[in-house]
Amino acid sequence: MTVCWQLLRGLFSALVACALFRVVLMTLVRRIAHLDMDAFYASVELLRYPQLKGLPVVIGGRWRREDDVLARAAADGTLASIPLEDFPRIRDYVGRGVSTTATYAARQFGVGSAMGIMKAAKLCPDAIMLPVDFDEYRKYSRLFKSVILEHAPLMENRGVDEVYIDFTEVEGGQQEGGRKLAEKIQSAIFSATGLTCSVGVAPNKLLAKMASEFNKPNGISIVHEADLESLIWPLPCRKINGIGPRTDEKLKRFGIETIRDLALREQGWLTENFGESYGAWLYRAARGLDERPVVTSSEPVSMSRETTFGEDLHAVANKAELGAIFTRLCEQVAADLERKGYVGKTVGIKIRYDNFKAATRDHTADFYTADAKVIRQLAGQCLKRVPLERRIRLLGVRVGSLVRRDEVDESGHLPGELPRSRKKADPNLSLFDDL
Ligand code: DCP
Ligand code: MG
Repeated sequence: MTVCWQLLRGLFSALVACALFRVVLMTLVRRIAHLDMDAFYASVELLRYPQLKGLPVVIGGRWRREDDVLARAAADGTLASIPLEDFPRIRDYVGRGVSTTATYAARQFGVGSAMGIMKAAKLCPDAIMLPVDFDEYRKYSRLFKSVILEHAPLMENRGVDEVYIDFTEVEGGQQEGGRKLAEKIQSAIFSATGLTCSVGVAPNKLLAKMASEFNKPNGISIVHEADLESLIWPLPCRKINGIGPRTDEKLKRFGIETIRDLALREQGWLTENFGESYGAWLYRAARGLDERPVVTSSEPVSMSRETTFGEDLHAVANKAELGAIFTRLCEQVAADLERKGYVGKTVGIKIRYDNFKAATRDHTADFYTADAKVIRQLAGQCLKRVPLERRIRLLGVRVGSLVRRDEVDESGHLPGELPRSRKKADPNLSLFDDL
């Protein structure tokens, strides 16, 4: 009897605890952070060239002869001791190209992202200019994101240098509106990478994205629902992520400059002039309303397809069959990339021979692609580099170094990325022709 009574009591306490927990969860205020690295590419460069700290530095342009000085020094492993006068200056730059970013010291002269180098050179001729090194930026991107995940599990990737983080249920995520947790993450990132970032914490992504810009660099801004009129409404409409230059122009033609101006318009007027769904979105955005969840997605590193043959095939005797299978694998990987919205620049193959030994080869192009023909051509180049005397039991094709499709331009390059040599793949090249 006593045992039964005790069991009942235990069950009752568990139920009460559960209910209390739910109440606590329900009363938690939604806190979403947007974290954006400060002058990201430039700051990563400054890690290896600390002598440039505090100086105007612009990242971008084509690979030039002056960079060879840095490349030679790199070979000696003495980057930090390269004297300042050895660094190329923007005034000596000849050619086209754009600045991807600039240090805050350079920004004081008006130099910014996506600005023609010629214009930047006029604004700040003494600025030091460095070429882009995407591999290095991606390395630090992975690093700072992994630090965040140690503190908060719900993180959404928004590109190389920014993420959204759901603070709502994370320890410390509600303290001082999220400031405590933001500070903790900021300092953990700094310890791990030496890089600073800025964080905005707000009731949703839309406001958090704006907030992260309020105190750049190395700042934290907290926005509550009640701050809408004082902090958000005075801002120009363009600060809303989703209002591009063309919409902004149109809004201005109607005399709508600030978010407050936008908020004063009726929903009917907005949908009439901007379409049913965009108009409705504008109406809500001006009121700081946004329910989009923080979507966690683990970014794939590569995508591959492989097949084991019914019976082992030989590169010469079964040339046509192998060629067809190879093409199909490439088409399948291309379709996977297309469906998931990725492009890649490293194409690799895997072969398993009849003795179960395997061989892999890969090739990194200087552009990103998801095109089946291009993948097939690059994979074909890899195939030429493996021994093909033995019979083959398995063939695989892999595309790696993935980035999201919307991150690259039409020629398959990231913003500001300019290839040193742009060899176009020839999709008409016949595979197995050299066998
Ligand atoms: N970038 C680029 N081309 C652009 C804009 C940016 O290549 N038109 C690259 C360089 C930046 C990085 O993306 O370092 C991140 O972009 P941000 O807009 O976050 O700019 P920064 O991090 O450089 O500066 P901020 O401190 O303002 O965030
Ligand atoms: Mg940034």
